[in-house]
Amino acid sequence: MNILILGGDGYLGWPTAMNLSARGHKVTVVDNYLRRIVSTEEDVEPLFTVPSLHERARLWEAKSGYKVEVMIGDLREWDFVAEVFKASDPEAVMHYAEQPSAPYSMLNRRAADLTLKNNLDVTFNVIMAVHEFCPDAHLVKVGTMGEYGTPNIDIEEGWLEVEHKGRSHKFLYPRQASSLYHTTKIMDTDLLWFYVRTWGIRATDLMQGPVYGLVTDETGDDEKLFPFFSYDELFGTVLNRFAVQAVADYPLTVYGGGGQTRGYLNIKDTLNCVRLSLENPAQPGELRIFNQFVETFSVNQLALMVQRVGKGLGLDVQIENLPNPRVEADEHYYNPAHSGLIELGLEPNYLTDEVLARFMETVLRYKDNIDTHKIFRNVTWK
Ligand code: USQ
Repeated sequence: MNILILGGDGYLGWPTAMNLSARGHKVTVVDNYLRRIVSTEEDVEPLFTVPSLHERARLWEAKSGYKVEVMIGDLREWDFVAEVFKASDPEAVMHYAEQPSAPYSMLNRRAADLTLKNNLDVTFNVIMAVHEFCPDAHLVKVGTMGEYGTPNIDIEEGWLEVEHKGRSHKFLYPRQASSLYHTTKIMDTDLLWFYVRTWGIRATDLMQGPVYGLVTDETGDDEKLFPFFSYDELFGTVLNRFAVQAVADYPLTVYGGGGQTRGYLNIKDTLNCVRLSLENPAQPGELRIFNQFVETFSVNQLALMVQRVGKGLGLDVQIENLPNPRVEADEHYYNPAHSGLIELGLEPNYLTDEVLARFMETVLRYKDNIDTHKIFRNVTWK
């Protein structure tokens, strides 16, 4: 399949590009280096220096024999979008090209403005381009489990059948996010659903939970092929942060009571979920929604696991409960459905002590790269 990956430089974009190309798909990656620019501006560079996309594509080709095309530019600009779609003529589009951080979106007015405009403009342009240049292509985008929030009822997989005064209708599951970033993802879903209904495009929205991990089948131990791995407060997801904090002898930063529960997945499972979605496309006029995670944990459960596994590695891991900088429930009901991707054939990589130990051992090898001043900034929601 001819696949266009938008946001191909990010934590998930580059590993996805290698994974799909290793399976014989023709892959083009597009990025404007937004993550790199913002990380440098905010003094929160990743754990490893990441080669440019062109350089990574060369390294990957030398290692695997597979060629990945690279296009650098801003997908908010229609002329560039048109150039990309004409040059690549995709059968499927994987859309990751968004500002992905909740704390960054709450940092200040400028960061909020960038998040809102970037995420909505790019999603809008991508929908327009699919309609104009490749109306039969399958558009897959990464949404977030955070679109649903933490309601006091079971979370369904995208849709809810509502009975009201003796009649019933299927709606998008009610959504109520707890950051501006998550709210832009809700707006993306609404845009997608409007154009699916109106133009009959085929789309899949992947409601993904926080991802952890570093090594994939394609990276192996090759540091230069590792993803853009952040451990700072702005861009690091919680388990990635805890793994680095444990190694750096920095007390684990549990926000509030630590009862916040989310659906987690290994980066390897992100790649499998995306590939399964692409290889089994939605129908024309269908907005297919999958809840993309494999198991749930509270922050406290993750912290205790990192502490236990750290002990086995000779680390004395401390846990600290900090006042929660976010506005979110830290004790809540959480029971989200997630059977769609399993039915497509997903075989989950669960978080065992062994998996966590291997992950932390990899981080340990790069202990000297850790800058502890990046770990906590206290970006507050209020
Ligand atoms: N948390 C801590 N301590 C930390 C960092 C986070 O207790 O040092 C807590 C947060 O308060 C939250 C939970 O851990 O309750 C998860 O936080 P996170 O930073 O790992 O995840 P989040 O900000 O929600 O965003 C991440 C990704 C985002 C994705 C989302 C999926 O950055 O792109 O959409 O996970 S979800 O959380 O399901 O919405």
